[in-house]
Amino acid sequence: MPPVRNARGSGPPAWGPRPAPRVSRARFRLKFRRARADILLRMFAIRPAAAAFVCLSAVLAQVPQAEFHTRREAARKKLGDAVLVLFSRAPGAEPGPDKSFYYLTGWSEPGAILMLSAEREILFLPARNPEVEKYVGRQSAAGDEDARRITGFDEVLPVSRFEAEFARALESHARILALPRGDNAAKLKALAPMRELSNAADFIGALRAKKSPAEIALIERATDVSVDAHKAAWKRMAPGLFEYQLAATMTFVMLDAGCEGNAYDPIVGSGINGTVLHYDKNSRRMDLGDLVVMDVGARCGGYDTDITRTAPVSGKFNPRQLELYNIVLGAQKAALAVIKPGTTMEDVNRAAREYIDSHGKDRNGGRLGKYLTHKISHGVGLDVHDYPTHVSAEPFEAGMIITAEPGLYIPEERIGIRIEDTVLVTEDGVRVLSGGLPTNPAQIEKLMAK
Ligand SMILES: [Mn+2]
Repeated sequence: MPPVRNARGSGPPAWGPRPAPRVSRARFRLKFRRARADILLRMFAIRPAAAAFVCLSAVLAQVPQAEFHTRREAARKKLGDAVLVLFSRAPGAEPGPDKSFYYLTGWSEPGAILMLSAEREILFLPARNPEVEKYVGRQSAAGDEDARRITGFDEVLPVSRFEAEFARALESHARILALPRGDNAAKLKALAPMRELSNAADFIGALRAKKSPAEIALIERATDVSVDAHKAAWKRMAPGLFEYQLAATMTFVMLDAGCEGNAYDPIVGSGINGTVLHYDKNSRRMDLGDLVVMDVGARCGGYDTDITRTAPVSGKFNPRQLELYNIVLGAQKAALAVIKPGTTMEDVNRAAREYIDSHGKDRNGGRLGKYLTHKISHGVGLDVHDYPTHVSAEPFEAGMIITAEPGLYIPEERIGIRIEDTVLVTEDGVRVLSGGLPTNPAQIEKLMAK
């Protein structure tokens, strides 16, 4: 078996928990008994960054309930003569309809229905099932005394009341908005065969695309943890290690930081596997001379991030790898340079593709554009492929969070390279949220040095 730990002499593995501070621990404990406020003050005085981090992560573990209410108010103002009906259920295609339900309700238990109109907001909850509760614990139901407080809704009704309330809403509303997935849309159509049933995806997408300060903070947190995860993988990287071991190291960092885990199946593709866009077997033993594509991001507090780096297993890029790597990096810089309020996904695609197609050559002297086989950007949020989608034609707005991820995949050279950052669109450009993880090849080599 290849080593499972960093083989660098003594001390804890680079990816393990950090040693506790030696000097002040006993003193902290003593002070804690005297007064909680006092200890917090002392933490600020001694380790301001650590204390701020503790406070921030405590406050922003999840989106506050009041914000879900604010989101519904924003939606209701834009509904006009439409009734919006959403169903909570198992995850589906991306961006997930269940995430749209969660976005507007903060509710993630199955079997619930949301009905929104300009005038009312109702959450319908399924009846309590003692058999199910044996397995999943207590579930809220409409008859509970605390149902309104727990859900944050003024009206919480049993699902059995949905048909009657839906019919009543249609007396004064012309249109129905719903997500056309599964059989729920068909059920609505059967209940109101003469009414216009419209796809709510664009309506909800417009709401979800621009992130609130709380959402931005959660995505920043997921990003910071993922940056640490990638750095830990770089430290551990060595020939003979298996791809899944790098995935394990990164997942450890995420769980250890209190995140839910990976936002998506980790992609750790070395050598030829780096040319497979959604490779997730992570089963190959890595060799000296391979490049490895690591597309790995965490989910923290319900929010995702999406980061890819490509690094040499040996810790050193060879000349051809470096040449191609720098072309992808140049394409990413070109992509980042065009992202600002008013530009579009297509502008980003064009900037990256033009750069790649005008730099470097393949083995036959051909242009490299044909080896860039995917789009360059998509929104990131509750779903890793969030709004705006990669095919959105809407201009970017400040507050959107998107990726910039050009790549080159050349199977005949056994080289795959992707560089992906998650970025916040600002008033005048972008802030690279994952900028703490270097893309510069010399800096990557330095961080990988044993
Ligand atoms: Mn991505």
